[in-house]
Amino acid sequence: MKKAVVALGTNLGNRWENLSKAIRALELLPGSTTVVASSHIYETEPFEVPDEQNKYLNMCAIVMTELSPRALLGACLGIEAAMMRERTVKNASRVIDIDLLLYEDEECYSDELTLPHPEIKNRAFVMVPLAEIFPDKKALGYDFASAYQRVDKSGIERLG
Ligand code: PH2
Ligand code: MG
Ligand code: MG
Repeated sequence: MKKAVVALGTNLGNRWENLSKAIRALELLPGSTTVVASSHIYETEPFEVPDEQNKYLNMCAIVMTELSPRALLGACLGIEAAMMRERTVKNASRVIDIDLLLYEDEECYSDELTLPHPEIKNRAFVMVPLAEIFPDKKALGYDFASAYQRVDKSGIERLG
């Protein structure tokens, strides 16, 4: 079994339901995939988006799986498609976004997949929930402590 970390985000429709549907869908993936830990849910101001948008709900989760990084990424994109995510412009509003942040301590730089996810250290909406499940700010060996200190954490509110 391998350990991976995913980030989830939604700002369209019933955002709470979208997150719970996505978590249930992750649990149903092949490769004995299970969600073994998850952060609280945070309401966050839209960050670097092209238009006026609703606030997001964001969270992070740890997944155990026998799927490869590419298979897990493909499965996440499959869940997004099944939940009717539409892809228009970059960073458009969405019913669900499931990003593969980390997979063990693997590094990967290809067109389809970059590991660790290249935006982790710019995004408070990722690092704040991530720090909840990795309080020492080392996630599967990935040290985000100094980025966490630096980033603007206003506009990130912990909910349920
Ligand atoms: N996702 C983005 C761009 N901006 N802002 C917030 N608050 N939450 C997100 O999940 C988010 C974003 C691109 O994936
Ligand atoms: Mg994505
Ligand atoms: Mg994303």
